[in-house]
Amino acid sequence: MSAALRAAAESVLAANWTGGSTVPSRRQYPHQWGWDAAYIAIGWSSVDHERAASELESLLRGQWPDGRVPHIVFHPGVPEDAYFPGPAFWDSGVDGVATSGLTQPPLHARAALEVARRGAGEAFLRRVFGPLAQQHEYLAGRRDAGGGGLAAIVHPWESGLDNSPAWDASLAAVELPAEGIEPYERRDRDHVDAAERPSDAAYDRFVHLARAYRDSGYADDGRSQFLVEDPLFNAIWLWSTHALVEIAEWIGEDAAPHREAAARIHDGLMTRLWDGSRFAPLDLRTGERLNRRTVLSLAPLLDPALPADVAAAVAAELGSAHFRSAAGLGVSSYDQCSPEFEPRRYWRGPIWANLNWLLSRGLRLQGFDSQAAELERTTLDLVAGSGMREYYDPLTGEGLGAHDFSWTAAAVIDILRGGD
Ligand code: 2M8
Repeated sequence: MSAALRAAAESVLAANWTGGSTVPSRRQYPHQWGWDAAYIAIGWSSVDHERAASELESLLRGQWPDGRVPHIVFHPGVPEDAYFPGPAFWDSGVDGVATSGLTQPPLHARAALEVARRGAGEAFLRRVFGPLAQQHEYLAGRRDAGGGGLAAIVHPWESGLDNSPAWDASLAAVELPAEGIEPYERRDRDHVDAAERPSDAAYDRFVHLARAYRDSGYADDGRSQFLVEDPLFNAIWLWSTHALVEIAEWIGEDAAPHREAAARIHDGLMTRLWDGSRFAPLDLRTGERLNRRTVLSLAPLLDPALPADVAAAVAAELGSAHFRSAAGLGVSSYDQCSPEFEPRRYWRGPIWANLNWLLSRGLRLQGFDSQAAELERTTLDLVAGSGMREYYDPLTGEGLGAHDFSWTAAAVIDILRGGD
């Protein structure tokens, strides 16, 4: 089974390769996405390390002078209306590369380290270390709206889990103009069933927030109507900061600032987002914890300095009926015991292979090897049974969303590689 699965995963990456980078999916997401590129580079790293390096370097070509790594780098040949919001909406970019103005979870330094280890080596690390350090400086310098050492996100799209119930309360508080918002045309339901995609009410707020941020000149002035510290974004940032320490040591750069940054992010996670039993996002506009039980809360397993009792509590939550279905198919994105659990709607219930992969890395980091191995095995079974889909129904295992999905293929390749 493994050889056939690996071959199928490689052919998905190859089919989505566009010459310098890889689209998440040909029709639904026809450009390069920020955190997808990191997963995809890790997938490519055990197939073709030159493509893996190119994946990350292509994304970094869209990096802004302020250090932010955009959540989309647009492909010039793709029509404006192939994806909404397209390049004209964002009206931004750098050196002729059109990009969005938002960012996404900064998994890139971690991906760069893995790509270097699998063959791209020191020369590659020397090229990307500066830009990656600048990406982290942007987050520390411009996004610490709460002043406690964590990066705040200014839009649900920045979380990577944009339709998560975690954001419902904060989105409901976003005020839309009395005259209504300027009309726009959704494209996300052209290729995927509308029942699996966000509601129109949520989309209006996504579009309004993105326009407001654009119209402010992408100013990180703390005035966004959505301003949240998210445990998944920050845990990934922390995991990548530890990778930057290793990269700096490898290439003979000063690792001390990155060690200090890791200590700051760890402290921020523990003092601001941990309440003694669970990690939860913090809404900086209201000061309230966003207490819905979502997969976001499990990501701090990626913190190597997590106290053992905290790690045990998070691992127990991950293995509980809130997240693992009786069918044992993986970790759901939302609490299966909640009356609002929607097994088929994007980020409001389904299982995602990239998150299973991320959490299995976290479990291994905390020494829960058998729980990690079991999660990896169920991920492979799920994909073998239902194909390389964007997400999966936790109750039935049915594949949902886009087909031939790149980060699913990447997760499969890396799980089959074994080790960490
Ligand atoms: C989804 O997000 C985009 C917006 O960025 C969309 O719905 O149009 C999310 O799953 C996000 O995490 C992912 O990076 C992107 C591409 O796979 O799709």
